[in-house]
Amino acid sequence: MPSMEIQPIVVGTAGHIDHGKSSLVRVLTGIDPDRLQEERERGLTIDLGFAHFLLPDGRRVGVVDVPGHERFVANMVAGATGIDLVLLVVAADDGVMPQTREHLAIMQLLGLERGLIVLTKIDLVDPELVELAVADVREACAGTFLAGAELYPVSNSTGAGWDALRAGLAAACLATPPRSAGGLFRMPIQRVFSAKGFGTVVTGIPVSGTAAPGDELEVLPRGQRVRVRGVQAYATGAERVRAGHSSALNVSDIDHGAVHRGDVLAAPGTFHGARWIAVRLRALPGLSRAVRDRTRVRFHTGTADPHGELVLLDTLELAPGHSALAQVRLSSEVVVAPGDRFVLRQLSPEVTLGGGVVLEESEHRLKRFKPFVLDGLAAAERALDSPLARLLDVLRRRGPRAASPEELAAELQQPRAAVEELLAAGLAERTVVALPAGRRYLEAGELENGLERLVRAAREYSAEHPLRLDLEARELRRRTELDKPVLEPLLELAEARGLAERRPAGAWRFHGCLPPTTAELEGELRSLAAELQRGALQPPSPEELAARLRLPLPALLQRLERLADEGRALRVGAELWFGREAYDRALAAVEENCRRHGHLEIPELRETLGTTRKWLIPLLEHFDGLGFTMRQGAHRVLRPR
Ligand SMILES: Nc1nc2c(ncn2[C@@H]2O[C@H](COP(=O)(O)OP(=O)(O)OP(=O)(O)O)[C@@H](O)[C@H]2O)c(=O)[nH]1
Ligand SMILES: [Mg+2]
Repeated sequence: MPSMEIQPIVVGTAGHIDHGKSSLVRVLTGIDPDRLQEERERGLTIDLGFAHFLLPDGRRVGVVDVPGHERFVANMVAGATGIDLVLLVVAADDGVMPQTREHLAIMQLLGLERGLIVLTKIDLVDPELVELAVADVREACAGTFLAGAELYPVSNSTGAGWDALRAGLAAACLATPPRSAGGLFRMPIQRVFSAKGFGTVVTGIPVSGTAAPGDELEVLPRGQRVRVRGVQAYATGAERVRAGHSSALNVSDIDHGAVHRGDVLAAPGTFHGARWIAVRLRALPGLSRAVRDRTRVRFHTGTADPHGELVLLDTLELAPGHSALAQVRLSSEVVVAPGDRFVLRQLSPEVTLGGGVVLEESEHRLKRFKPFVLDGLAAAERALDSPLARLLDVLRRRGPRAASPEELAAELQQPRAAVEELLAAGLAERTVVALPAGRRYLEAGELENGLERLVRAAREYSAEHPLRLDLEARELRRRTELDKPVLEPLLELAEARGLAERRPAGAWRFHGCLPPTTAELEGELRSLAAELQRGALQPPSPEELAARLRLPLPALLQRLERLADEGRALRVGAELWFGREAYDRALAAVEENCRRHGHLEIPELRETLGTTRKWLIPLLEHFDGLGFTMRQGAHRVLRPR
């Protein structure tokens, strides 16, 4: 097999029916792009044609030939996906015709930036007519990416003008930036067939990444895994296929009847189908009237073209030449990524309305004129320009929910390595924050919001419980509405910043939210602590304490909790309260007793502590609950640690 270097760009034709596109491809490549019998019999292109030619330096370039007939515009759009350089073909005897304009508009909407104009059939007309056709096409191209493009008058029949066209095309190919093969493999499928002895073969132009035999890929939107058995580029065996090469992949584990144009072959586990797509839509300037909300449309993206309904989000109707945020709600799933281009055509009559850029897949039907919807989409749109901005946008939407690199890779549809690089860039410019435990990330502003939420919760709690110093994790969860996996890392960050401090039993103290202590309160707390201490291991009940201190029971309980926050008292079970000293003495005695006997001798312990079952049993259960002791058969022993 001859070694073959491929220039990673693809050239495509465009233009009105019968203007000589396929003839041009035949002259350029020696390959007849009209491969269907019906095409050859009728002398017109129905479906896409594929060919390739050599640059003077021997590198190969792919060519996609599209049909000009207005009924096959859908095929044309499917072919234009993945094209880097367009040859706009206009017959000199016919001049600019409707599909000249429509194809030009579609290429413009798809974001093409480079191309040549070829004037064919010059052998059929006088030089003055050629001049007229030139003026005609120049006018049609004004204001588009082809304004000022090189123009080549040729004859596909006599070969006139072809030397200049070949040279001009070669120069244009070399001047076109090669497609990067970075990113995850994704290829909108253009053709599917079954080759004898090979099974299913799918073809297309990958928009990103590479694939090689042995790789596992996924056919989307149905999500079926397949394995690559072999790959070809330009009808020649290749080691791998990549973005910018017209590619054929022989895949196992799937019947060719189960794959269709419009499906996508992609790296597994990253892309998926979606039916609600948020977009920035621009209406073509030449439309005869404004685009209405709820228009029935066909949404062309990649090689797919499902039906759907257009919902205009920020305008009542869309005037020709203007742009809007919109949601297309499709009747079947497509596979898209933010930044993908699309073309929107009206269903009846069939006209191209406009097109633009995919902003994101929506999880909901978006409501019109809702500021939060429009703000979100504006952020997604800004994020398109920069991968880091997109990462930040994704992080921002997660709010205080820190993300792992794996989750981000899936959400951004990017390889892990690319995500790691973005995270490093974000950390360096301090727009991304890593959690202390590591490997999870937050957007810096969202972290501040999260911390503010904690402080607000603590402040609220403190206002409602003016004697408390600490608040339980359960209170924090309820008031912040954050669950444990989100809350815990935020609290650790709050602690690292000196905002909060971890307290026993999962409680937290927020230094900025502590209530002032009056002399009167301090006096009451001291008396209460003294009562508890006097009670030793048979402390008085809250009711007795309330009577002794002449306080209503609720006020007394608040003061007990305050003593507990200060570490001067401990609550055991629901209603027993012990002074610190007595509690510590009990704990030490339990340990000593266990060590001496190998287990707890309760009657002896009761003696040592001078208490009765009424206090001792709840205390021992409390120690079990702390994980200090545990039951073992009929005994209680120290829990090994
Ligand atoms: N005399 C002359 N005839 C040409 C030239 N180029 C194409 N033709 C003829 O024009 C007719 C249409 O040519 P095609 O190449 O099939 O046109 P096309 O643009 O591919 O048409 P569709 O694919 O159907 O849009 C054929 O009969 C060609 O032989 C040319 O430069 N000179
Ligand atoms: Mg043709």
